Amino acid sequence: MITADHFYIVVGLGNSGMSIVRFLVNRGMLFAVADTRNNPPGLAALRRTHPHLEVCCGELDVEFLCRADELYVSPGVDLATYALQAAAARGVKLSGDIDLFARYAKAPIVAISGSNAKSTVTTLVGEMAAMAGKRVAVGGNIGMLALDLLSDDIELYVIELSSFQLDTTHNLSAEVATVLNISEDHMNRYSSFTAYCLAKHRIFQSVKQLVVNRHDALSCPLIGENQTCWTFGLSKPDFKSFGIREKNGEQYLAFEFQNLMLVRDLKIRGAHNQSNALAALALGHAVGLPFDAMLASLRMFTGLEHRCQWVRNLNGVSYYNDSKATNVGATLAAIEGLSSDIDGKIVLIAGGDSKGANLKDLIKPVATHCRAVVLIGSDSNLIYATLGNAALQVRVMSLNDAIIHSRALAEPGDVVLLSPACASFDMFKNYEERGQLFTRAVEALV
Ligand code: UMA
Ligand code: ADP
Repeated sequence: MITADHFYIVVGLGNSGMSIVRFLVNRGMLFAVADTRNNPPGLAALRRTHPHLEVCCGELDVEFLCRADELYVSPGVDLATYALQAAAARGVKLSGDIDLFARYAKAPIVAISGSNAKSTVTTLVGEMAAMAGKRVAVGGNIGMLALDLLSDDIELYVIELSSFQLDTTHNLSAEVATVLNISEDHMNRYSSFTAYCLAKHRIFQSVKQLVVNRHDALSCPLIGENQTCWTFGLSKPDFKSFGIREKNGEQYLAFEFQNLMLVRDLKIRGAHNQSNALAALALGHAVGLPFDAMLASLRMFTGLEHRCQWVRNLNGVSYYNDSKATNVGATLAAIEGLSSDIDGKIVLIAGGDSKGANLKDLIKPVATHCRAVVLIGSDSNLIYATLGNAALQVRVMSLNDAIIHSRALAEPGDVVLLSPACASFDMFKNYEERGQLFTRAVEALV
């Protein structure tokens, strides 16, 4: 617990930092604030609301940080930063908002991480719990900040967690936790892929039940004797597992030996979304949600904006906005998921900031399923060089140009897919802005 005789420093004045400030103020704790930027966006507002608060901006100062018993570090600040490491070496504890949340949450926590599908599965589990009549709070890396969710009234927390948040979490003690899948992401922040995987696995600290992806060995930690493990995957399920079973030529989402619902009754498309539905069922089942409520939510769920979202059909060509595909794994899922549903080929719009990822995994699916690739953004030359002759490639300067070229390249029956495999920050405010601009421009095509 936090105590009044300790001194805390909040590092970072973004959304997470501000939620910690509110939390500490409400509890009358002693703290100061630091941010690596000279003039962070939230500073003026903070000075207005808390004129006496000590704030240290610019390069982090070791002596300043060492005055604290504990630092609450924001996810956007790299823990490898020299001053943070120096403070840690001198005995200052490094934590974050999720650690603080876990210390104060009184209801069971469903904790969800993974390289992809976190938001989809978190939203689904939240909707399943609400449908089952639970007082549920949903947030974390999406939507509301974890600390803002804390309330004595809540019966269940469903929390999406990024690897950055897990880096500063020491004892989550979730009722059930999952790493849905692991593929390379954020390689500009981690020293190796192993380091990234280990960060994800911090979600299993003192967990009671686990949900593991049968088709992704990296999603599975060492499991203790007293922990219950449920699995999900597209193969036929067995005991304690969720999967897909065929009967009379129809495919069903199934639990153990019981068929639950027809796969074709799902509104979300693609094999990756079947996997997401099964993961949500497994997490919900682990916390005792009844199947009827969970299946009713699944039947209604149409998916989230910017995730393989159908925009329109023009002259026989369908346009999809998958702007949330900010890593290679997500783009692979989109290419494979959509290509199994269409007669034609895919014209892929990709590019942006690849965050140091290995792009080679794109070569084969692009060669098999793509008519052409239209590249935008700071890493377009890198992707161009990596893909080589896998497909026809065009480099353009703007998203609008990419849409115009894609339209010209696509043939009836094809799909134009914005699935960048990259972060958006080199050209846009965020992936939402990139997706909105794409959708608007596509809707305006005549
Ligand atoms: N920054 C500095 N110096 C500081 C503090 C922040 O330069 O001292 C910069 C960061 O490098 C970053 C930006 O400011 O570019 C925001 O960083 P932050 O830590 O203040 O971010 P928050 O506003 O608190 O938002 C964070 C998550 N952002 C990051 O992890 C970068 C949000 O996820 C998350 O929704 C929010 O906490 C609430 O939990 C965003 C994200 O991109 C959507 N997440 C990544 C992902 O999903 O892949 C991890
Ligand atoms: P996250 O919160 O982990 O980024 P989202 O649900 O927002 O996850 O989806 C991010 C991207 O990953 C989208 O492009 C989406 O189409 C893709 N995606 C969704 N489910 C999967 C999956 N099971 N495997 C790979 N990619 C997926």
